[in-house]
Amino acid sequence: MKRISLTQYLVEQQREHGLIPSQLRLLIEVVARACKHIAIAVNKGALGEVLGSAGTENVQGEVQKKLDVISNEVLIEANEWGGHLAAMASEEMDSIHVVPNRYPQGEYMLLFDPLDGSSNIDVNVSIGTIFSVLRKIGHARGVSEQDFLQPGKQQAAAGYCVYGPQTTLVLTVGNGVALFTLDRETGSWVLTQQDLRIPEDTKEFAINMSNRRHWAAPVTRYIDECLAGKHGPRGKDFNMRWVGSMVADVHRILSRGGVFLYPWDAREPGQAGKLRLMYEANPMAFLVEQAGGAATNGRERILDLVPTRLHERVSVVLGSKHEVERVLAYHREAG
Ligand code: P6P
Repeated sequence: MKRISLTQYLVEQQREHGLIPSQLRLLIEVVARACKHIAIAVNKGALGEVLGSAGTENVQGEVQKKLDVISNEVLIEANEWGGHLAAMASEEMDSIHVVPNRYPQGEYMLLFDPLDGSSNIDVNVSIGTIFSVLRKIGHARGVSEQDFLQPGKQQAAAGYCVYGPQTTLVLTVGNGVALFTLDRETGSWVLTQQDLRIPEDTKEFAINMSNRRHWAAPVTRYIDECLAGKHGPRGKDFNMRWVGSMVADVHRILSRGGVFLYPWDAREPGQAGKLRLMYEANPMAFLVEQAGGAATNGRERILDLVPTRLHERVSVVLGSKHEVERVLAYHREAG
């Protein structure tokens, strides 16, 4: 495959498919550049005085790592001056960040988890940035939290960056999924794979097994059948992976298939799940569907869910289509 830059890819996607108007191209390039800065900070580790806790809590009540705060600031500062955005929302901020009046407002809204998998930062395990792009509804200046509450099927673009053995950017604008690898010698994002496809079948599942006693029956049934292996109802052995960074687990699934589950569990019965709909589940669901996979909350398609709160949580079952459909069927059978 011809190795082209992110910019050339975006220009060609616009020329051939009209999917990337100039403001969206600028947005994607600015986010990609911000991810490079985050990668540099992450890669410094202890040498950069960026490990450990920031001593603050985010809206989720979670202790923020220094790199959570740094990554959030990098994305805010990179995106507010360009005129492509009306506002931003982040896992690390209670309310939306409206583009200041000193800058022109654009027609897009950016949502992100600036550094997903923070618990892995201090132990040098892959982490990442997840982002979702929505179109601003209406053209009057001014934007509210309500404007963000759009179902995931209305996303204009979605992607993530993995800070791992390679630094990779995975992106969709609704015409398949493309993968870019950071060339550290030139500082460029280089197209290294496109039209990623998730196999419809798999022998690999990803779930935090320590929560088994808290799951609902359909999830326990599905996982126990996988564990029963070739002599059980599935007639084949399964492998398990759980990185504890959604970005890393989803990247593996986009690369070789698999099914990822973070289901509702009885530890917090009032919460639909642990993961956040707007800036974790929705962007990942868009990418997974664009790669031929499926993404549900166990009962409904994630991209159809109508959000009611900016930081609402959701159950997530995504990946190889036939496995996701089986989990759906088990939930339906349970009624
Ligand atoms: P647990 C990271 O904190 C995260 O939000 C996802 O990236 C990851 O998949 C999940 O939580 C891990 O949760 O309960 O296994 O630590």
